[in-house]
Amino acid sequence: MSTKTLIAVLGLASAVAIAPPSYAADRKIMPGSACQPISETAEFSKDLFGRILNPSASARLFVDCPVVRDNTASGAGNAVISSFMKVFDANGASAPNIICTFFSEFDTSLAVVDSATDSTGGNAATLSFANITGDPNGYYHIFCGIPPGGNIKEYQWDEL
Ligand SMILES: [Ca+2]
Ligand SMILES: [Ca+2]
Repeated sequence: MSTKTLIAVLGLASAVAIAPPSYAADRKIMPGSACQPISETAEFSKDLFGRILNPSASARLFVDCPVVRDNTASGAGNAVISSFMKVFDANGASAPNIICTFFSEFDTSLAVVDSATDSTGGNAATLSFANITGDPNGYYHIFCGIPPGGNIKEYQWDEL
């Protein structure tokens, strides 16, 4: 190996070594059973598959699902770049359908930082939420209305 080649190789190696960290997304996934009914009298169940289900024949079940943060820096690095929920709507496209909203909240103010809503009538479908922004001290959660017979199996999100 010539000196020139060696210098070139070392130069490449050092360039790799000092490359800035990439902001690759790191996905977090939670079971639907992490979601909690917002009413203590609501009819609901959780099963051995980690789902939360609405066993009612007539009433919607409203639940709120925790979303942990791992980046509270200000700026572009605190956005949720994608989020999905795997859900089941027992009556398909007929109303009512499962509807969920991903909320980004401030730590104290009751004004919402950002939100994204999706709904589906698919029997086994995926809800998708658009990119949303965050506040450095704020938090995220997902609020859902589950029609009779429906369930949430899991949900996932990528925070930069
Ligand atoms: Ca439906
Ligand atoms: Ca992250």
